Amino acid sequence: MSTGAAGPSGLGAPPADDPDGGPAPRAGAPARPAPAGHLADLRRLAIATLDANWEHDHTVPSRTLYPHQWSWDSAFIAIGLAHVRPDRAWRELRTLFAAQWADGRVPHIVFNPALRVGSYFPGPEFWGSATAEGAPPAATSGIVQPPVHAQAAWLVHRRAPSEASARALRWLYPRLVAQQHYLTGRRDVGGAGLAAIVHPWESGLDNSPAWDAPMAAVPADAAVMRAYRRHDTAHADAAHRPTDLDYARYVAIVASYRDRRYTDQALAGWHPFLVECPLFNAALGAAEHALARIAAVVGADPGPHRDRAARITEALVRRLYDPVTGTFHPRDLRTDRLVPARTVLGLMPLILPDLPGRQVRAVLTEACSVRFGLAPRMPRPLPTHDRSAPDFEPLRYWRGPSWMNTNWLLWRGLRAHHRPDLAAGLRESMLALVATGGCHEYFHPDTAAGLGSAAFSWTASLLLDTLAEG
Ligand code: 2M8
Repeated sequence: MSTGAAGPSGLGAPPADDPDGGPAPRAGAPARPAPAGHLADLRRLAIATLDANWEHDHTVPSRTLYPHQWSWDSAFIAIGLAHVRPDRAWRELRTLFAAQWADGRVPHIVFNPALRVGSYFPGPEFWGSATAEGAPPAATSGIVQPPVHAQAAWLVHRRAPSEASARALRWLYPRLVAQQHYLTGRRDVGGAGLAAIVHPWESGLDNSPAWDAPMAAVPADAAVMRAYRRHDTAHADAAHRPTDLDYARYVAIVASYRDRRYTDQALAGWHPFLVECPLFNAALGAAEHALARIAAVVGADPGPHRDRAARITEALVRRLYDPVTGTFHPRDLRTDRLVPARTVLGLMPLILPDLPGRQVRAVLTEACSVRFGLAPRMPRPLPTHDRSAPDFEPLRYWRGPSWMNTNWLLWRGLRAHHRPDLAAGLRESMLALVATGGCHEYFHPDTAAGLGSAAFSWTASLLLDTLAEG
């Protein structure tokens, strides 16, 4: 079945990539709760999207734009699959972790060998993982993505605990621990207990304005891209994607890392991009909280996980919180300065249950400001960048559009910090977003017109979770 570009029947979804499609909300008009019949339609659309993207042992984010397996996508996908196809949820995580490297890194892409050369750029031939020490037999990338997998595994288990799910947790637990060891060990470039990311792709928010300053220091020329054929712009509007100059730098950073066979030794001495990201490190801390729960199920000691969680939260607050702006910012390790951009990344530490009250209040103030628009009754979910910033771009990927995963993380954070009023408003706006735009990859932050891939897996899976946990 094709889910195509259309949204659920009768919900008036605009055509794919039409930035002017869909009804614009009146300024400040709250999202209205969708009628029950529409919610059932939405659920069917989400299941059909996930089924159509299932590929023998994993789910592709999108058949067109991202035809392989992606790391944090699989975690988000498993969370939704747990509601409808729990066996597949575990399969998704097992397939990903079967491609874990000997050093514990979980690659951000696991390539499907059955696909033709050129079905994605940069493909397996560019990454050359086979020549790196400790890489698995499967061709993979050599970088990682935010470690949201322990939280996903815990949520999948919690949805339907059984002997089978406990067995799955027993298999995953040492692998999740190895992933944490890799990130807090080899990737602790700053020496303060946080993980550094070595590529904007590791953040998951590829072209966020948060990376503009550190990226400006990466030597590259847009002409580099003449040597390669971009795959993404054949399937999505180039104005909604990163630029050629961004891509030239993405490729230069991968080449730097690949040419040293993805070693993390003395990274500070040679690698051009090294940043401590608030979302990535909040996920790292949340993973320790999830591991503490998983440890209790598999017969391990939860204590060390709780201790590590507390240390990560403390380091995150100390290194990435700016009392002047009242929000979190990435730290560029090449300059040892906080990046000034105020993006949605700065709100993500709210997912930490042990975030101190002062930072909780500050993040809520930032989220509820005109920059992001969180409110108990709100027309649309949060954008990915400060609406009032001069470089806010409502159509371009992670530079403004609304995405389901960042809103879902915030929604969970609001519930963890006992703000049911704000969580309910955000939830209604997320449901209205997909009811208007369909299971698109991202959305115009005002009109909810669908952008990017028209049948995107994590939009579908997180919608299922949002629907179920109302
Ligand atoms: C996007 O990133 C890939 C590179 O990893 C790309 O642009 O080709 C991001 O949205 C990332 O967060 C996501 O995991 C990936 C697959 O959905 O696509």
